[in-house]
Amino acid sequence: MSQLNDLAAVQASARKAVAEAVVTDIHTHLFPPSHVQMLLWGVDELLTYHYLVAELFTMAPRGLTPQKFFQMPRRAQADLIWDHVFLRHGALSEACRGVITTLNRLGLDVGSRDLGRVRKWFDSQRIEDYLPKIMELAGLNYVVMTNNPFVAEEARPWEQTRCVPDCMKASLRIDTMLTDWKAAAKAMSSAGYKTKGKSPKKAFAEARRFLSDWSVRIRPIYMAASLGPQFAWPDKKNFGDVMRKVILPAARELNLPIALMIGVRKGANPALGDGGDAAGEADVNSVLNLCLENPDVKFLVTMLSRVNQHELCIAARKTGNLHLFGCWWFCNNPSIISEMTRMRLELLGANFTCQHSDARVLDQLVYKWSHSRKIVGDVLAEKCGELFEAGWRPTEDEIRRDARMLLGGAFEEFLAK
Ligand code: HDL
Ligand code: ZN
Repeated sequence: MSQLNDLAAVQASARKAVAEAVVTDIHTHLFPPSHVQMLLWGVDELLTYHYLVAELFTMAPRGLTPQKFFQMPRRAQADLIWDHVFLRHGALSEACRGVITTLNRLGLDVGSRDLGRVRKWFDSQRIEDYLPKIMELAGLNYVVMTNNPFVAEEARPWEQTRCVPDCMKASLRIDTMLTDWKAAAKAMSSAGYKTKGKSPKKAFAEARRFLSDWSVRIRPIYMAASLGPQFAWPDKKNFGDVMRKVILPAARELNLPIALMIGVRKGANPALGDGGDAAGEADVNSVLNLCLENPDVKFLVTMLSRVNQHELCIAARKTGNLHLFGCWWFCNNPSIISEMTRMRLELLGANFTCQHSDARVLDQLVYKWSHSRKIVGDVLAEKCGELFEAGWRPTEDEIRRDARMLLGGAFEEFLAK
């Protein structure tokens, strides 16, 4: 492929490469159709996304309490959010714009604001056809799920069948082991593992066996945990013991990376349920300490506080076993995605995963990737343009290669190295 010799052509090529790249979505909360009730999709699930529930309670009349809201049927909840957040106030938040983008990209007349008609269309969809339709519309080859063996409702279907479409890969969610060992030991014990005896050594060995058995059952591509702003390493307390004697040895034995999502203040307002979590600045040095102390283990890391992002990019330059991913949760907004992607390109080149969707509702894949592709495409065009002006002459293939790196290629290289 010949070199591009024109600034506008380079920039257009970068935008096109990102717009057309196949994306690997490395962190979602989606489930296979076999987990019937747990695979969420459709307009009422889109409207009752916990981001929008939280926004409702920033503007709802005081008489509408979260308690009353959560006792309502899903459709009534969706009606309230549509009325208060979309119709009575400007639907200007990213979560609002996302619903509108998705409905529009599905070819529905969202401008008419006829929720009844939109619902009728969804009622006529079949998940068997809808799942591949959404994957194609979002341009994804596969998504990584969040599979938590400590949530009975999630674990049960895995113990029965394992019919998972190729476009869905598993991850093994282990927060409970790290943040509530007692609850984890109890859950493993009721599953037949001797984790409640006297000897911690025996309990930790059984916990490693539990992880190994689940690794065989769901074939995860990484283990994952979200941690609070207080995460510290080295750590002398319980957390340190479980990390040193269960998680790290299991990562080596099973050859699984550890994904850490750091900085969530769980249950800041418990009344809001999943929407009640907040963010806090965490300690990046602890991330680097953990990676440098365990060079034979791979770490995938994203942090929730915008304040942590620059230092985290610097940490990722110091070691080859730390891979940054995503603009997580409250960072998943155009202004911050743009800032983080620019910063990461400037400090890491294309060696990071620029985004994940964190989708909880299948249809969200459409807007989360449509919005992010636009922003990442603009930033990559800017950076390729600056490189061109410095005298470099990239080919279209090279630009396509770099776009794919940002959207899953670097992740797969990291897994393979
Ligand atoms: O812990 C996590 O995986 C977070 O992504 C939470 O699920 C959070 O509620 C979320 O959905 N963020 O987008
Ligand atoms: Zn998540």
